Amino acid sequence: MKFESLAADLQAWLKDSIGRGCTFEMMEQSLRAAGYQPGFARQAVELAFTRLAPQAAARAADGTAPAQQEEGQPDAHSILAESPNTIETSDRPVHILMALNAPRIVLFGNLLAAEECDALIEMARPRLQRSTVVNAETGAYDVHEARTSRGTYFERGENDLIRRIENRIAEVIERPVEHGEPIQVLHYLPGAEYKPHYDYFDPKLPGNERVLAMGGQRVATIVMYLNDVVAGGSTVFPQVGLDVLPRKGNAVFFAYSSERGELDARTLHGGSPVAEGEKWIATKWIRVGPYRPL
Ligand code: PD2
Ligand code: ZN
Repeated sequence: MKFESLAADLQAWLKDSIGRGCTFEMMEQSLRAAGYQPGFARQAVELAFTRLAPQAAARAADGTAPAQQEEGQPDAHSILAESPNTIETSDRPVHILMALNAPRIVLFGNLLAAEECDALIEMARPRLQRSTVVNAETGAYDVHEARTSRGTYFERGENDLIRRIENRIAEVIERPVEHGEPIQVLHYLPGAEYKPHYDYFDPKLPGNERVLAMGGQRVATIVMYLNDVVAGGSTVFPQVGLDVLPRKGNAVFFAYSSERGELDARTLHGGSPVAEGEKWIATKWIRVGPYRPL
């Protein structure tokens, strides 16, 4: 279903509610209270948030949105806008080692303990399969030469370790655990890479309709480094000339919206080929609304 196929008065109400800074949950609740079926209410709110710029939508989704934002002004409410030196989470201090404003890219130190990295790798190892990419024309998950890693994923809250890491990430980025996709663990051997790409979905392409229906647009990525790579394997941002080198326990976070609240093409990024050794990472993508697979 497309946003434009909703009744005109419903479209207007959804736009107005988002403009006033209503949260995803408030809007879903209001529609249900007004008699809409739960599934339809949720889908309508997702469609509305997906039509908006992800950053504005993300703010609205967790209730931190100001009612208005002046056009062209830097967004004071973006995720991790403040860059403290250290974020004290419930179980671990997480250090901010580098922060770039536009696009918003933050490098964390100490996000994961070495033992957590090792445990993720050992849990993933027997489950690895060739990674796929979403075909934006058909919606199918295709094997593609642009992405030559192997990987697997863990259900949200699948075990104590996954739950602990997900809770920590939620604290650091101040987004609900429910907005996160399952953690993926990826393994790159020498020569393996993920060519530059965007993690957000182009809403104009038909094949993306299904992935967008599972919690709306993605708003941010966290790439967690699980081992030290001998050579190569950096996460590159070619549009800003940034190269993040993998270091066990560190993680790079980036949000896809520009200062104007639009999808930011400067977040083009890739995993450069491993030259020597191997590379293990865990990724988490954050959605504008609660993620539920179809
Ligand atoms: O392996 C990486 O460093 C990397 C870089 C960019 C992984 C991803 N994107 C991804 O899985 O989306
Ligand atoms: Zn990516």
